[in-house]
Amino acid sequence: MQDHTVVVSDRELTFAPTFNVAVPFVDRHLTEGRADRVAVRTNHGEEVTYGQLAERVNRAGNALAGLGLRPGDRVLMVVKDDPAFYYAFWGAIKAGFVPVPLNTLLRAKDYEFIIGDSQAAVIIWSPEYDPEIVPALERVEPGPAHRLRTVGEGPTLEALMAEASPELEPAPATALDDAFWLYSSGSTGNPKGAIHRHRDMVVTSQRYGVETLGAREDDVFFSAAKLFFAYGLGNAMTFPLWVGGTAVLYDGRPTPETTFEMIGRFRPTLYFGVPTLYAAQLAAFDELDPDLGSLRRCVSAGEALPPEILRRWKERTGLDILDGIGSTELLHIFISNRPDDIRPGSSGKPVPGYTARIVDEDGNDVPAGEAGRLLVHGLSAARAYWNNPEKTAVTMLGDDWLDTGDTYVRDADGYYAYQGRSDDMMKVGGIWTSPFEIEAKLMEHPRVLEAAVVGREDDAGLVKPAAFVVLADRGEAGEELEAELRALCKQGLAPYKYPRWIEFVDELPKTATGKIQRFKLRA
Ligand code: 3UK
Repeated sequence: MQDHTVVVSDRELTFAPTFNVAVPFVDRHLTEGRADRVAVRTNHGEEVTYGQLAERVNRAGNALAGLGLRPGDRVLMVVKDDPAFYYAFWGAIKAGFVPVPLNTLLRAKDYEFIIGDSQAAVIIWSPEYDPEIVPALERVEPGPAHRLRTVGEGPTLEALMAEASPELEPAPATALDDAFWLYSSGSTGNPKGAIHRHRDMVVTSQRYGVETLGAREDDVFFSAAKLFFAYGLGNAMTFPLWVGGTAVLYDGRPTPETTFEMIGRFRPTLYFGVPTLYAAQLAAFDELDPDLGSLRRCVSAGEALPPEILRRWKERTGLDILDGIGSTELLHIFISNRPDDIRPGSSGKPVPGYTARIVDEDGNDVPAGEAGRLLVHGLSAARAYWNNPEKTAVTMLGDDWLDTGDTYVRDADGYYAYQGRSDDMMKVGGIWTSPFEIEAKLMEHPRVLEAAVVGREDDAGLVKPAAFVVLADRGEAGEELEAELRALCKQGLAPYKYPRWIEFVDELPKTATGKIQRFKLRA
């Protein structure tokens, strides 16, 4: 078998002994005659062909190598949905470095932590994120040796690429070598870097993208979920590049207006959203009267899709929504409904190549109909968390088995249904949100003594943060203080994290050891 190739069969994926994953995703298209086909389109009207993509990936890889990086050095990316994301990500991998895309909605304090934790040699960011990145970089000691904006002021990736060679030999690697990391939020609030290998994107693209979703070369992919999120990374980059299709990128905030506008203008065939956005799109449907005629399939992930949203979407559009559960640690969807087999209110059945177990506290399989912890085996599983042996030991169970931290139940027909998180984390708009972080922010207010945050369903059945606040002086409770607390959170936290409800209470339910009993507040 030749270098960097992969042979796909129903049973297994066979990787060449020398395997750099940038080759099958980027370079392969030149030898398969796709050089002039459009790989990416943007909302600014930019188009990048597969030929241009391969050349720019080489330039980006050479630009990074030219900085004097060593093999395995991390390249932090705080990059909006734009072709530059592809150049930096694949260029780093092809040249033997490890890209680490980060959530672009974080705050300076979050970036400061990740910069320190990752010990990255380089950070690349879109100039839009200056207000959070520049102060973070001022505070870290010593911080990344190399600091590049994608474009704009100071040293830029664009400028280095312009001077770099368009030829690059792939760095030698194997399918099991580290390729990239994705940070996942933990319940203690500190994000953990999940280490993914060269084979992982092949596994998700083939087993979910092709074999479950049915993605093909003539598909046009549009994802409301951004590239920094494992869900968006698959939807809008690895799946299209795996099948030789076209991705459509939008670099702004996904709202019903903007997503419908993009669908009408670029006529995608596959659309990927999260339940919150589907609900908002339905609420705005009549007013916006979108043209969704190009779509052949819609996907939802990130949190459970309420059956009512699926029903209304089908009523309005004639299209189903395929709900599936994925995670940062497994990289993409591993249990999913099928285009011809949808059970509303369930996540469906395991994707080919994945095995699921539902176990009790002792690790024994529970019978159908009983809830338990969901464990999953799959060849896209992260091998470890960076620099975190404790969390690795409880999550990565060995032999490519993972503890998802979710509670699930399997029915007699083999469909898996989500029951909730095994800890207190909540999903807001499909993104992990820690109650502790919001509580800490609320407690920054001088009038607040204590706060507890839990997830609560809104009218559409979607989870949003609700805060219980104990004041130093109960007499100050009221709308004015509520507005102040909301503003404090909006300003100091990622925008989706502010509490939608604030209730003033006399005290919080606690255990003997003083741990807040959030389950009592949820009830
Ligand atoms: C929850 C779901 C019920 C579940 C993701 C698709 O969400 C993704 O990754 P994260 O690491 O979160 C993982 C956790 O989110 N979840 C995700 N999807 C569903 N719960 N139904 C669903 N359909 O708690 C899971 O453990 O942010 C989604 C593809 C790649 C991803 N990384």
